Amino acid sequence: MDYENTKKRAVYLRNLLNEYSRRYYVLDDPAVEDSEYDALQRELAAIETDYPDLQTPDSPTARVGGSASGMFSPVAHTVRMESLQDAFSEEELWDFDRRVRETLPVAEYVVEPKIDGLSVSLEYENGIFRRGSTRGNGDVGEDVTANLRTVRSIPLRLAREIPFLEVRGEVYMPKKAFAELQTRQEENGDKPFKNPRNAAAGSLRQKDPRITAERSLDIFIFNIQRIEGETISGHKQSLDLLRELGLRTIPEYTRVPSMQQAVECVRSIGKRRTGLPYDIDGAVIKVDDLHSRALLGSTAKYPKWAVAFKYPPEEKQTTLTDIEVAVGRTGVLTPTAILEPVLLAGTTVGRATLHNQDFITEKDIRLGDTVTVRKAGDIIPEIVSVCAHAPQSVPYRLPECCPSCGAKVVREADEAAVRCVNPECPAQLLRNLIHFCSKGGMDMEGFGEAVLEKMVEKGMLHTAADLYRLNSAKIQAIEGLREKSAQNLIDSVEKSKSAGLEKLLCALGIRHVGEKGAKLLAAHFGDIDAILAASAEDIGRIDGFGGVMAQSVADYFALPGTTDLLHQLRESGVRMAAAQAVEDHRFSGMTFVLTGTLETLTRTQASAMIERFGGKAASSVSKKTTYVVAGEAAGSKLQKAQSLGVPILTESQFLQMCQ
Ligand code: 0OX
Repeated sequence: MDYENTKKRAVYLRNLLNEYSRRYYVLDDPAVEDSEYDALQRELAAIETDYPDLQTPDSPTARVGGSASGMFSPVAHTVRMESLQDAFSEEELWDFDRRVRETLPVAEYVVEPKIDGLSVSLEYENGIFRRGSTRGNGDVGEDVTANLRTVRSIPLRLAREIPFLEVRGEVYMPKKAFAELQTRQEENGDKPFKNPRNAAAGSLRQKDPRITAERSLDIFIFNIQRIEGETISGHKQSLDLLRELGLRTIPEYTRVPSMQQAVECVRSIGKRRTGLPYDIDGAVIKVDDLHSRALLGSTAKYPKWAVAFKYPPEEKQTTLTDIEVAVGRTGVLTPTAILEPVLLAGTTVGRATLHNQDFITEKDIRLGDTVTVRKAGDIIPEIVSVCAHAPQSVPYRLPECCPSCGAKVVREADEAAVRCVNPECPAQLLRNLIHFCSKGGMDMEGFGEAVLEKMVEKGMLHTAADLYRLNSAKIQAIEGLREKSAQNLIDSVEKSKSAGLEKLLCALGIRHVGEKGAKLLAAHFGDIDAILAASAEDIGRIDGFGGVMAQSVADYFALPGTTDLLHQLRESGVRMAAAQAVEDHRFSGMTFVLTGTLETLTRTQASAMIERFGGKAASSVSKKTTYVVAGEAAGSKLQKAQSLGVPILTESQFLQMCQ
């Protein structure tokens, strides 16, 4: 095909694909099979590769473009992205109506669901999507254009060309996509997002648009912020226009002539709330007529022409079938209610925390009771009250002996918690080890709860120092762990040796010292010996350290068990000084995997060099690996790198890069 005909074909394909996309994502009415769409898209991509000048910003092939950026640049909104005033009862809706009628004797309203996501602005110039930004503080947001381009239901070109259009919408993650993402995150050992809203926010603020593209985000458009070339007089009319332009508008918007009917719409949405495929946190009532809106105006915070009705958290009744008592890292006994599973705000709830004995006593929660549950902040399930006691039930008391080791538990004065104080308690050991290996601690990949539990059961681990004495044969004694998994675990242990003081201090699980406290201690003292030599008073002088924290650190380091543990960790090669400072950022954003035996460097030294230049050393090869450094007798990791096309370096090439 000659250039002119190829150009025509590209235009034709682009138009066709954009229309198919609109049918699929906006109208929910696919026009062709996925395979046909893919074939046409591949054809267009091939043309654009051969003739880069034929590429256009609205091309359906240009959804994931550009590379990871370090920062999102600020965007000043020309029209303020206001927030909504909330109403928590129907009475407050009538108050709103009264206020509106002081200015407007007759008012028509539009009712819409309130999507629980993140507000964004989209700007179209001559019908082409140019810029997308977050709401930010309403006046200034962040430019997230590259990430928004990956959202399939955002058209890159409008169905009709108009000089300028800025719209506002809510980006959200459908419930199903969220559930799938959560499962994936759990399988990969990543911290899962708590709810679809957080997942949407996290996905939209990804530095790498390729990650956003994998997150199945969606959007509903609910407002015209600014328009040139068209005149509109009402909100419903503007939503109809947006739909016609190919934008995915807020579902089931309804115009009604009175507050009575608006309230009925709000109730109707509320009833169907849990069955919707996306989370909503309310319903919005807006004055329809745009001229009337201007008359009503805004307060410093909210428009006076709109109100958001917030639904109360959903509550359900269920049976408390059991109370499970777990022993935490510090020996605290924590009771959890086991419930007959109920569907609540989109997820199945089978457990709820009971906090401590005081909570149980105050609500008089007993085994077998019928209880009312809800999700606090729509996330964490909690027991609101007891509806009926089980027949012949008696008040519940936490056990007097530790459910793990049988030692008598104690309740310290002025503490709600009951604690097992046996230092040898296996449950505490397990919790401590889980904490030691966790991401915030020594970040030992592969050492999850299940693996550690088996190791403790088999008597392989009595303290964290035992982790550094594991070898392949020992690990393989555990069912399901073969040579490859054993090697991965050993690599994780090896890597953790260079984690540095800050991670180590956090991993030790000193009471009252979390990641922030560990950071302060490491920065102040620089190495473990200085901390061992410090008094509570010395420690208390650190800015940000309270007296209780300082005393807790001093007490911890005064224990004979601590000195012993630190001695053993040091002997195993665990770094006791602050982490390698980053010298320059030449490896920034790069991930290296070391495999085989290097000639001059130990793994710890090579990992330290990678970190010194801002890189990351990982233990397994994936598409995301930047380089594999291969030494003698490199095995499966080298093969995997070859099959994935990951560049492979020899030790001397690596050393050259470090010079
Ligand atoms: C939503 C939503 C949010 C916009 C400016 C004043 C009223 N989350 O679904 N906000 C608005 O409207 C605001 N409508 C919505 N549907």
